[in-house]
Amino acid sequence: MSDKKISRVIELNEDLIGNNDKLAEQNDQILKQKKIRAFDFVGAIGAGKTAIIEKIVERITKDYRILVINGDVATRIDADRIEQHGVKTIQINTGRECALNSYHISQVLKNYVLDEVDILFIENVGNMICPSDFILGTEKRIVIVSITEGEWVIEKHPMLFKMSDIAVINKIDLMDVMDINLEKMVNDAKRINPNLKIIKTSATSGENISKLIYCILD
Ligand SMILES: Nc1nc2c(ncn2[C@@H]2O[C@H](COP(=O)(O)OP(=O)(O)O)[C@@H](O)[C@H]2O)c(=O)[nH]1
Ligand SMILES: [Mg+2]
Repeated sequence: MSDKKISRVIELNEDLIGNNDKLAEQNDQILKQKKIRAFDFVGAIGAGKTAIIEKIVERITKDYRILVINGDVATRIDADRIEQHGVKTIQINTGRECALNSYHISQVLKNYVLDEVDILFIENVGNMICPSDFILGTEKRIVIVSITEGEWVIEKHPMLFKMSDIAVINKIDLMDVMDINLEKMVNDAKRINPNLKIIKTSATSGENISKLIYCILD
């Protein structure tokens, strides 16, 4: 038997993705009709998605009416964290699903009165693979990685960076204690998707959060 190492790619059922895309388009239209600007955040568990959304809402809640949808397999920990900033939330527990899909969002658009919402932030389930296949119908997708995930995290997940508009490299306050090549991470992101806007942040210190807000709402 050959000891040549092989990798296999198993394609997801195309109907599943096709149906998701159609529903995402409907979500986009409904959101536009309602004049709601929607943005979704994807990234691994622990990258800092909730922490960054907390910092963002803290700063803009006086200017906009915000709703946050938090996707999580089982808990409502993240929604509770966001609500401490006086922002409305909807927690979606996905159970066995490893990402939110456009059906989840369509159900929110159908079942909630959203007349008093200017901005919708969606925190996806912590995962760097599943969300690539499921767009939600938002205006922009923001992918968040942190330097504690190692400098290879971006090149290992090209699809997510191809499908995003903004890449956030978070936890830069920990640069001194991490042996990390930040320039490599930035270059990987640029190579994978030359249109990506790349922002290095610290949700802990607040560094570059204003820049990120500007980039999202631009
Ligand atoms: N040092 C540091 N810790 C952070 C930063 N952002 C998030 N954290 C911490 O990382 C952990 C995971 O953050 P969380 O927002 O829950 O990540 P999520 O799973 O992507 O939503 C928490 O303990 C945060 O306090 C950061 O910029 N710097
Ligand atoms: Mg979270």
